[in-house]
Amino acid sequence: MIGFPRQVTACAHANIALVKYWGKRDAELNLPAAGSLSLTLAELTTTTSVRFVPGAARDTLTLDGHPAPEPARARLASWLDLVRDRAGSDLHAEVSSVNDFPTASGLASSASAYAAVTVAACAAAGLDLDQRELSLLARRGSGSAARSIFGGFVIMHRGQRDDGGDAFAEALSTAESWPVRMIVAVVGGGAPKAHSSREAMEHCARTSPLHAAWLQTVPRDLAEAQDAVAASDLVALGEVAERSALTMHAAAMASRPPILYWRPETLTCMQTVRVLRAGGVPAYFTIDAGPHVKVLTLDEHAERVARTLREVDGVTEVVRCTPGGPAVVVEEPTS
Ligand code: 2P0
Repeated sequence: MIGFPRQVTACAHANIALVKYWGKRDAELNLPAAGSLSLTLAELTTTTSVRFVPGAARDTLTLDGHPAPEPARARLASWLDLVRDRAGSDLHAEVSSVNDFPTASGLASSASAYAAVTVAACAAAGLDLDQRELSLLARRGSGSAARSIFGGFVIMHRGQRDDGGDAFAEALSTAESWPVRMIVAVVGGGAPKAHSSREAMEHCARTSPLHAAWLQTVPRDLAEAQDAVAASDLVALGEVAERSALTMHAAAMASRPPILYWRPETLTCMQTVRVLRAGGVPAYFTIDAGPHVKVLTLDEHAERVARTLREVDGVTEVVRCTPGGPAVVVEEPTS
């Protein structure tokens, strides 16, 4: 029971999928149609504060210091109902969230956002949930957020149950003993995208003749990616990551009307990575629902990869990322 107002702040990191999530088996419960596998990144962080306020007429959401657009506020309010149900309370919340990277531009902001608000809201509501329960709850906000509850390499399970009780994420490896790096090349200044990933993946599932074929590729890619993580095999993991991204984008491009995230600079970055590789640098690209290119490599090659991507015309920012930790409370509740 929520007895008094107390603010809790939590932070969570974005994650980049190496085996992509692109399609749902249940939209209401936000159940993925296939599993996925990701790496959480320390340098892309969302920090979120939550306070349940007696007498407040409705939930409020501030994003980077400004009132959020109504659709984002309403989506959060529906999700907060799940927390209220669990806590046995009807108090509305004040939520304030800050990203240290461009929001809604294909840099996975909904993942870190819903992971951070899950940890903060549960603590503010006095709920003591384990990481699996937090992941299940974060998934209801955003599928990729279930993965950002954990650090390092993370697997998201498709699950079989209709109620979604087995559709949660799990940590595979903290990546501490394997110096993997992800170099993020921001293309076109990180402008917000025209359509949310949610709308795009639903449109793709409904209209693309390649969507069913895409889903069939995922189990094998997941198994190979898990083996590659267990063996610290960057070549094997990178090859899976590239083909998963390209197959997902092929399905999206075949939608009617088509969804095409790439810009000319996106292709130049992909080609640059292939040239680096031909020159002996282990580097593999992945691309999400946006034009940006993320490159998996090892620490000893990270500077060279980052420098080469910075030289690509139209690349506006390059961020060198290391594996990040789980979503955590950063300020203890005060009464
Ligand atoms: C991923 N993406 O695996 C894939 C690859 C985008 C491209 O997860 O509807 O914002 O909130 O569950 O999590 C983006 O999808 O979708 C995403 P919802 P979400 O990272």
